[in-house]
Amino acid sequence: MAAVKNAWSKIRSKMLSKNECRAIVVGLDGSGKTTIVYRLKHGKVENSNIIPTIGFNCECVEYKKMVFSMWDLGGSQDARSFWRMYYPSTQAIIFVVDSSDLARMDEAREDLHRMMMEHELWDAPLLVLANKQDVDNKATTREITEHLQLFSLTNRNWYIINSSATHPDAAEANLYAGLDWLVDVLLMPAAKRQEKAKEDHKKRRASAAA
Ligand code: G3D
Ligand code: MG
Repeated sequence: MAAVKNAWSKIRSKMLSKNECRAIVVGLDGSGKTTIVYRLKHGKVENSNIIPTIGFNCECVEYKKMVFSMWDLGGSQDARSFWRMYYPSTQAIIFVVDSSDLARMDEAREDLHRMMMEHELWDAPLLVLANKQDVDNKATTREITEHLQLFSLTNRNWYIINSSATHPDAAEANLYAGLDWLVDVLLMPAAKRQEKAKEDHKKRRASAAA
């Protein structure tokens, strides 16, 4: 009995010392969402584990002081009309782009901006992963920033970073740097977050003009 009590108190204190975040992982089909969530959960990825997502996958990913429930949503055109069912209580958005698929960048932008107008997501920080950076003829993060018109998101906390989710080297896959940003923002008080969104916007404008 004492052992059970001990184990329970350890689990409880672990849960209480962590913050929880419900995040949706969205983007067009084939951009790498399931691969990214799988890799964050299991550390490495084998292609045979990844099959096209029907409906959704949900994985719990612990990182730093945060326990993310990551809702990896199907990205086919039909599945995208169901994304809004997952918006209530969503605290963060991870938007994945296939950096080598320039032909579908307009489609990705339209979906992103449609989502940005949803009032349920008004305060959710947006992490854009410019994935498949290992592929030839990929767009850079700067080009994707322009294609997706991220500069127009003046009141939102957003950040874009490149990733190569299937890269065997975890550092090259570069998935945790994006989560670092997300955790930092999520742990800020609401007023500070808004201040940061405005400051970041000013800095980006200044560096684009330079
Ligand atoms: P989705 O969940 O967004 O639909 P998936 O995308 O995770 O199912 O990935 C679609 C395909 O892209 C998979 O290949 C996967 O291995 C590949 N992929 C994901 N991320 C990367 C990346 O960073 N670089 C490269 N080169 N490929 C990536 P298959 O062959 O199974 O279709
Ligand atoms: Mg998928």
